Amino acid sequence: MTSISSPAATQARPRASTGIAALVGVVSAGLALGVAQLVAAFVRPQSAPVLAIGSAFIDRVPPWLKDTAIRLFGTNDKLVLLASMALVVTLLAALAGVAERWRRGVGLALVVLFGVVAVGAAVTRAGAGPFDAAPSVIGFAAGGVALRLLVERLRAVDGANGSPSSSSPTRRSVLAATAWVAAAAASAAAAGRALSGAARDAVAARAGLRLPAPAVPASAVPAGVENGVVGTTPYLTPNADFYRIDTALTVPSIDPATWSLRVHGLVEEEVEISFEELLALPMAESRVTLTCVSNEVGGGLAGNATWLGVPIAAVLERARPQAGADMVLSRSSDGFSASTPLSALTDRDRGALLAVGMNGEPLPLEHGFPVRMVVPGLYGFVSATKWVVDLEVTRFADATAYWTTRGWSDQGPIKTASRIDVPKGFAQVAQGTVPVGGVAWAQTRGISAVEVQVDDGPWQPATLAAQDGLDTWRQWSYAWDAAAAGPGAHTLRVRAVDGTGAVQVGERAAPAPDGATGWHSVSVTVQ
Ligand SMILES: Nc1nc2c(c(=O)[nH]1)N[C@H]1C(S)=C(S)[C@@H](COP(=O)(O)O)O[C@H]1N2
Ligand SMILES: [Mo]
Repeated sequence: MTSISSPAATQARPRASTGIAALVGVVSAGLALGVAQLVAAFVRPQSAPVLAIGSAFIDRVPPWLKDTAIRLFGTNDKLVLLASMALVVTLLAALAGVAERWRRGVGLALVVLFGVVAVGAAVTRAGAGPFDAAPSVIGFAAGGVALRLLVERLRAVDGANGSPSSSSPTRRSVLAATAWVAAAAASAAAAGRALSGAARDAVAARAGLRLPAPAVPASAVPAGVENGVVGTTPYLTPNADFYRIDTALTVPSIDPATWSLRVHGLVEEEVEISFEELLALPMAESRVTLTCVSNEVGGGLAGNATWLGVPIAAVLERARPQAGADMVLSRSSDGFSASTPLSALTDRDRGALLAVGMNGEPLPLEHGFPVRMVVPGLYGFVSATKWVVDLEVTRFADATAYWTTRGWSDQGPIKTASRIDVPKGFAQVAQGTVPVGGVAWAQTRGISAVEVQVDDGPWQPATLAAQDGLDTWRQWSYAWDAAAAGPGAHTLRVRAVDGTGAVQVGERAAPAPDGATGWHSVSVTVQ
């Protein structure tokens, strides 16, 4: 059988196929990025590959190049970066398409390579976790599959050269399939953008937010709040290390421009406050150790930060709670609620805050941006509502909070607790003096003593580091004479005494319904 094509057409065919292969590459890359954008809307906006690679790039740009870019492009430098990235991505994607048609797997290898770079960038961003890999992994997998299938069709067209049959695809059908993929890519990207638009706004608003200076600043951290034992939890917990507990599958993204707090219920006057109005009120600053009721004995669900915010008492004074009210049910934008005794919020001395700042920064999104509650002395589940939008003044008899309907208490004063940070459990320690150190907390009451027990020996006083305030944890240390104890396994146990003289409860109790009790112990081996 002879070819029905003219020589010119035969020549045109591979060239046309090369063009289509390049187009297929670009469209497949579009699908990869579109799908990734959609997945990122559920993970976090920063995990989208273009954003992640762009941010990673900015982090690694040498200062001279950054300065030159800013000098040349001013505040458009990010736009120029994104446009340059778009150009580079388009060229590489076209190359991947052509390469895949040239040899099976070569284009795919390029896709995998880009995917690996994107994953690397996403998981090394500040605050990233393993889930930040998901958008790139899923996106590039989709892009790779599209590339492979479309190029195979194209190959079939070229293979059918000169022997057209009704079953083999035509260039037209490949182009049609490519158009469908392009439409899918655009839809995924649009959906992703729609879903994460609020997230972008929140991230941008947070970045642009300047916190007001406190009318009542926190006192300076006293010298000597650290116990000097290497390995003890830092006195102030950096935001990035602060424990995070909430019911939010994706972090709520609230643009402060749209935020408001409604105060209603048993009040003389309903109050609604915008973020701008809140920021204009006199701010107080204080250090408070937050604790989760789910913290097990010896657990790490506690953190100490400097909070900046408006006294909740000031807001409630405007609304004027009615006689008979004894609880405030605070609600978040994502459906969480907490029941806090009204008195804990109206008592100015308690220092409950509608916090907007954490350790000198606007609240991180994960910790309640733009506004959360911080109430000294109460476990988070009954007080520390993040993304708070609503305060209902009510009665314990009339309303029930999120966790209370799930078997937890409706009240949650923090129980006195102490923890051994050093040495770690099952550590091997040398004979001689072994430094033992940790933290103890009894928010609102303070810590007056910490005692350490070795095996079944007598309780010995530990050395207390300086007390900052009654609402923060306190470090302690103990120089253990391990030589006297002798080689072998030993148990170190700790207990605290609060500011009222009450000894920490030794009887073991599980966290539910209102907080664990028991003395923390670690087993170590003296060599
Ligand atoms: N909106 C909202 N706020 C919340 C929660 C939540 O699930 N949703 N969890 C609470 C609990 S149980 C605790 S211990 C603290 C934890 O605050 P953090 O994540 O900033 O450490 O937030 C509280 N505020
Ligand atoms: Mo909690």
